[in-house]
Amino acid sequence: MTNPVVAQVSLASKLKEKVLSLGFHQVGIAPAVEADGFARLQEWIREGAHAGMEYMARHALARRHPESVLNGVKSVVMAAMSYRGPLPDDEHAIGKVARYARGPDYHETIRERLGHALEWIVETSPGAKGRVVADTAPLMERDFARRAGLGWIGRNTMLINPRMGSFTVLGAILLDIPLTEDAPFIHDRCGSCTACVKACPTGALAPHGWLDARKCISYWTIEHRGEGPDWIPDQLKGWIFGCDICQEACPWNRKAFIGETPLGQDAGMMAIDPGSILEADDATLRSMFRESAMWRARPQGLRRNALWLIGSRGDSRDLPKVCRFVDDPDSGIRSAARWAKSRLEPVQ
Ligand code: B12
Ligand code: SF4
Repeated sequence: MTNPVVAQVSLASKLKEKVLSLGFHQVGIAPAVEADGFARLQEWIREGAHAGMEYMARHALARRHPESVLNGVKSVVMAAMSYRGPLPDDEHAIGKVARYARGPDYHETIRERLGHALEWIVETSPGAKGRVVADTAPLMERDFARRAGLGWIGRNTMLINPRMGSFTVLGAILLDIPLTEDAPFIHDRCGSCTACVKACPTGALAPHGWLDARKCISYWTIEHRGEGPDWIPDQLKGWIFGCDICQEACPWNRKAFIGETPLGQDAGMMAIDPGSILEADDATLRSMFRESAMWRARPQGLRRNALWLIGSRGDSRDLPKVCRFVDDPDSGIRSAARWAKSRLEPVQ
C-alpha cells in the first residue's frame, strides 16, 4: 500500500514540474489558512487607502480565507511568471505603458496555463476539485505567494524574489486535496533601503510597506473611472496606463532574471502616442487593446488619460484634437478635455 505522506510529496513535486513546464518561473504550495495580511487589509480599507476600488471593500471579508473561493480548500498552489524585459526604458517618453501590459493579457495567459495544470491534477487524483485564480477572485495573492515561499513583500508592497525580482504576475490553483507545503519566505530583504519610497513621484508609499491608492498613478490610470483630482495630470510622469517607477527603483530588479516568457513585451506597446488614442474610434481602440490588460481602462479611461498627458505636455498644436471632446458625454473625458483646452489655448 502506498504511504499517504509519500504520495502527497510525490504529487506535489509532479504538479510543480507540470506548472513550470507550462511557462511559469516559480511555483510553491501554501496551506489553505487565513491570509496573514488580513488585518492589514482591513486597516487599509478603514483608512480609505483603497480610493474608489469599492470592490476591495465589498469583498474584503471574503479575502480572509480561501474557503470563500473554494469549498473545502486544503492547498493553495501559487505560481509566478516574469515579464521583466530590458531595463531601463526611455523615462522621458510620453504615453508609457506599464510593463505587465505590453504583451498578451496576463489574466488569459495564466488562466489558460494553470487550467491545463488543474486538468492534469484532476486526471491524476480522481475526485479532486480545484479552481484557478488569476486576479479573478477575492484571494490575497501576494500573501499566499509569500507563504508558498515565492518571495517577501517589499516596501513598495510588491512580492520580490531574490532571483526573479518583482516584475512577475501571480496566479493560483486552489485544491481540496492536501499537498506537501513549502516553507514560507520569512526574510525581509529590503533592509533599510527606501529607494522605492523616495522614487515614487506622488508620495503614495510609506516606509512601513503601505500604498495609498489615492496618490498612486497606477490607480488613477488603470482603476479609476471618471474625473480625477486636479493634481494628477501634471504628476503622471508620462504614464498613460499603470506605473513602474517603484519597481524600476528597486535594486532587486536590476539584476533580476530576464529570459523566455509567454508574457514577452511588444516593442510597439512601450509607449503609445496619446494623440493616436484621441484619433481612434471605439472600434479601433478595441482592436488595438482587446487582447491586452490595457483594455481594463476601456476607451473612456484611455482617452481621459491621453487628454491628461496632452494637456500637461502643453503643445498648442494638439488643441484641435482636444476640442473634439469638450462636450463628451463621459464626465471623465469631458473634464479632462476642458482642463487640457485651458492649458493649450494661448493666454489672451
Ligand atoms: C488592488 C490591487 C492594486 C491596487 C492597490 C495596490 C496595493 N499595493 O494594494 C493598485 C491599482 C494601485 C495596483 C497597482 C499595481 N498592481 Co495590483 N493588484 C491589486 C489586487 C487586485 C489586490 C491587492 C490588495 O489586496 N491590496 C490591498 C493590500 C492591503 O494588500 P496586498 O497588496 O496584498 O498587501 C498585503 C500583503 O502585502 C501583506 N503584507 C504587507 N507587508 C507584509 C509583511 C509581512 C511579513 C506579511 C506576512 C504580510 C505583509 O499585508 C497586506 C495587507 O494584507 C492584486 C491581486 C490580488 N487579488 O491580490 C493585484 C496585484 C497585487 N497587482 C499586481 C501588479 C502587477 C500591479 C502593478 C505593478 C501594475 C502597474 N505596473 O501599474 C501596480 C503596482 C503598485 C504597487 N506598488 O503595489 C500584481 C503584483 C505581483 C507582484 N509581484 O507583487 C498582483 C498580485 C496581480 C497579479 N495577479 O499578478 N494594484
Ligand atoms: S506605482 Fe507609481 S505612483 Fe504608485 S506607488 Fe509605485 S511609484 Fe508611486
